[in-house]
Order: sequence, then C-alpha cells, then structure tokens
Amino acid sequence: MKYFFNPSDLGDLQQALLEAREVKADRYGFQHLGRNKTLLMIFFNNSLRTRLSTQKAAMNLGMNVIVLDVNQGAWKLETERGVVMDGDKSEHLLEAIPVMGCYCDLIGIRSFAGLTDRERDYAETVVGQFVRYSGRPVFAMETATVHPLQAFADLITIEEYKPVARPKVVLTWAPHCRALPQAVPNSFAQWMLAADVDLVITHPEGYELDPRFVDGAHVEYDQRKALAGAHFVYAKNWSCPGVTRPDDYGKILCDDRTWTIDAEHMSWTDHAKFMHCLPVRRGLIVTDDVIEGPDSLVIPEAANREISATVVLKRMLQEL
Ligand code: AN0
Ligand code: CP
Repeated sequence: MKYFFNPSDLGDLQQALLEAREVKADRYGFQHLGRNKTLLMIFFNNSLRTRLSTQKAAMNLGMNVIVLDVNQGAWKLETERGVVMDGDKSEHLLEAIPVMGCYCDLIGIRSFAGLTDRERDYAETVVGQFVRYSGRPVFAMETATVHPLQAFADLITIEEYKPVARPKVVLTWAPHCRALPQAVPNSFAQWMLAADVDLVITHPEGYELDPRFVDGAHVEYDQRKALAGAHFVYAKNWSCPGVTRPDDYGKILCDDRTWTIDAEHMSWTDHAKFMHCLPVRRGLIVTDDVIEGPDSLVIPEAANREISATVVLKRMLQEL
C-alpha cells in the first residue's frame, strides 16, 4: 500500500479486519518490518490520539519516528504558488516537502480543512502536494476531507462489539460551539457504507455531507426516528459542508441542543453503544452520564487507533 486515504486503499475490508485481530493479538510480531525505517509525522494541527497512537504503532513495528509540529519551531510555510514571499512566510512548501522526504521512508500528515474555501479543501490541495512532491508513501492523519485511521479504528470497534451480524449504526450530528471539519463524518460514512452494516445518517437540514462520501446512504432528518433500533450511536459535530447551501460552507447553521445525546436519546435505541472519536465537549455533544456509562465505547475506540495504525503502517512497510 503506497497511500492511505480511503477504505479501498486497504482492499478487502474483511481481510483487513482479520489482520487487525491478528495484530491486536500480537502487536509486536512484525518488529522486523520497521528496522532502520523512519516515519515522519507532520502536524499542521493539534492532536492527542493520532500523535500517540501512530507513534506507538510505528514503535510496535520497530520503526524510528520523527514528529514535526509545523507551527512550532519550523519556518512558516507558504502554500500558494506564484506569490511574492515578502510577508511572514520564510519557506515554500514546494521546497520543504521534498526536503522532508529526504529524511524518512513514510510520511503521515495532519492538515485540517480551512473551512473558508470549499473547492480548495475538497481538492485536498495541501496533502496532494505531499503526494506529488515528497517521493514517499503518504497516509492521512486527518486531511481536509478524510480521517481514515479513525474510521478504520471505529470499524474494528464495531466489529468487536456488534450484537448482531449486520448492526444498525447511526451517525448523528450534535451541536458544538466552534465550526469543525467534515473529515470524521465523511470517512465514517464512507467506511460504514463499504462495510457490512446498516448505516443511517441524521442531521438538521443544511448539514448534508458530500455525495462522494455518502452516496447511497439513508438520511433521516428526524433524529428520534433515526435512532430507533440503533445498535451503535456515533455522535459528531460538523460544520456546513456546503452541498445544499454553498454560501454557508464551514459555518455553524444550527445550535439546537435537543440534538445533544443524553440518556433519553439512548433510550430510543436498541441498547446502543455510544461512540465518539474524541476530543469531545461534554454537555454539547453528549452528557456526562452517557459518556461515562457502561455503554460508552469511547476508550476502547481510542485504544483501537493503535491497531488501525499498526495495520496501515505494516501494509506500507511491506511494500517499501
Ligand atoms: C477535530 C475534528 O472535528 O475534525 C478532530 C477530531 C479528531 N476536532 C476538533 O477540532 C475539536
Ligand atoms: N480522534 C482523533 O484523531 O484525536 P486527536 O485529534 O487527538 O488526534
């Protein structure tokens, strides 16, 4: 595997889930693969889980790891071509990328959506330049539009906890005080549609996700109807994707707190498990009792980030 952005990059998902089980049973069993290989993790944005779990995965595989926080200690980077660089940006991404590629064998990138220019975000302008100019295999640690290491970990978690062969999984929008990207819900929907689950998406009008990720998905605008019979409730906030309301791209359209997942919402489901990628703001997305309760999977879900990353890095190392 040279790139990891979409479920199709893994090939057969059932096979990938079996591999995840194998890795979880023996996470240090592939140490030889990473000997004298270096992973460079590049962060344009903050992270707790992705940073730690991906580094742990690389160490599981015997790799060396370099972490670069671009906004702390590196030169401020220009990303646009054709500009006179007489401002505060000292270096162009088009030199920085091949230089970074010189010091590593694999590159992971976190570069969130700017949420001001839909075309630029959905064209994956920044990550696309790494793919083109680094000369190295590249994987997403949340790009402008996708977060596949999270979605793969979510799928592993659902596989572990599902009470029936084909569970009902509900992706529900929830309110938030700051505009957030669509990468997590995009990938979650895309991965669930590729897996053997019954996916229902629910959100207020205007929050329709991009068809390239949710094509064929069942959307139910009534949250209570959507949650009926659910086995998994996957809560997430996202800002306006600009699909049905292009002028509102990246904006907060709704602050309806009746969408917050509380015990009453969970009572509408079929004893559902609660999931969230974290970080989560309590009181907005979910109440304390639900996230702390026996049906909350947020910690096992985060733990599986190490497993999804180990499988992905293992596949990439095997093809170096
Ligand atoms: C980010 C997001 O919603 O995309 C990262 C989640 C993994 N969340 C925040 O910025 C709070
Ligand atoms: N879920 C997730 O990716 O968390 P971080 O933003 O802390 O990496």
